[in-house]
Amino acid sequence: MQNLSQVLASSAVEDSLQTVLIQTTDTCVAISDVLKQGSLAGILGMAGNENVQGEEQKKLDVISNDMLKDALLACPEVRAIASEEEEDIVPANTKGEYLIAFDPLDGSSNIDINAMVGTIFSIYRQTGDNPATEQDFLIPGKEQVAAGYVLYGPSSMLVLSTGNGVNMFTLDPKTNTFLLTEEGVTIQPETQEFAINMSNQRFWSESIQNYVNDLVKGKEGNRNKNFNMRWVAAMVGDVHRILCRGGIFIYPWDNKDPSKPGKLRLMYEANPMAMLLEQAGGKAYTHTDRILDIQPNAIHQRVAVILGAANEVDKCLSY
Ligand code: FBP
Repeated sequence: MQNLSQVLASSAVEDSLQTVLIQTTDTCVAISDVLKQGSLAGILGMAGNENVQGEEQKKLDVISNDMLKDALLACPEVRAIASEEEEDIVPANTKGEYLIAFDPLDGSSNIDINAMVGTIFSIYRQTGDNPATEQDFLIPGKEQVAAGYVLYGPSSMLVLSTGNGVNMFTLDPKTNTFLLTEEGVTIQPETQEFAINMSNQRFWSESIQNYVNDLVKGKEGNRNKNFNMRWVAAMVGDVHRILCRGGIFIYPWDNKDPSKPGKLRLMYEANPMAMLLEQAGGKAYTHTDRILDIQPNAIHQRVAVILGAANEVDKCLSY
C-alpha cells in the first residue's frame, strides 16, 4: 500500500506543495493523538476553566488551532494562514508561495460525546513582495490548488484532492502514516439519503421547505421514492458519508438570526468541500451559485450550502 508521501511524489504535485501538505497532515496526526486521549489528557473542558491541578484548560479547537498555526508558520513555503479560530489572517513568510485556510476542529461540539470531528483545509498558491493581507485570501474556490480534510473517527482518515480526483487515506496507527485506501473516489448522481438540521425547518425559505417536504413524503409524494435521513452534526462527517455512499447535504440560508443567514463558512468549510465534491463528480451550490465561483468578500464569510449527488443537487435547486 502506498503512503501519502509516495502518492504525492508519484503525482504532478510540486515539491513545495508536497511539503505544505505533509506538514499539514503530520500535524493532523498529532491532533488525532491528542483527541484519542480524551478525558485522560484533561482537555475536554471549556477554554477559561481550570482543571483539577488548577491549570487553565484549553478547548480542543484552540489546541488544534495552535498546533496547526505553529506548524504552518514554521514552514518556509507558507505565506499566510487563515483559521476559524483567528479573527485576522496571520502572515508567515513573505517569500512563501501558499495561503492556507483551515477549520482546525470542525464539529467541535461532538467532542463532548466522543463523536466524529475533523480538520478541513484549503490551499491556494499566491506570491507577493509584501506580507500577505486578508485581501490576498479573497480568491474564488476554483483557484484552490489542494483541499482536504482529516476525519477523526473510529479510524482517522485523510481525504485529499490536488485537482486530479479524490483519494482517501487511512492512518496506520502502527507507523503514524496515511496509507492510500481508496483511489479516484466517485459519487453516484442519484441518491435516497439527505442530511439537514430539521430543527431549523420553520426558519427556511419556502422553496427549501417544499423540497424537504417532498423528500419526507417519500413514495407517497411526487418524488416517488423513499429517502433516509442522517445528521452527524459535523460537516466533515456528513461530507465523508456522501463521498463514501452518496447523498445530499444542505445547510440552507435561514431567517433564524438575521445577522447570520448561513452557518457554514466559505473559505474553510464550503470551498474545500466543494472542491472535493466536484472532483468526485458531485455538485456544490449555494441556493443560487456554484460555490467554487463565489468571489469572497471576507475570510469569515458565511454561505448557504447544497452539496452532494449531482442530480439531487439539481433537483433541490429546481425548487
Ligand atoms: P463549528 O464551526 O462551530 O464547528 O460549526 C460547524 C458545524 O459544526 C458543521 O460542521 C455542522 O454541519 C453544523 O455546524 C451543525 O450545526 P447545527 O447542529 O447547529 O445545525
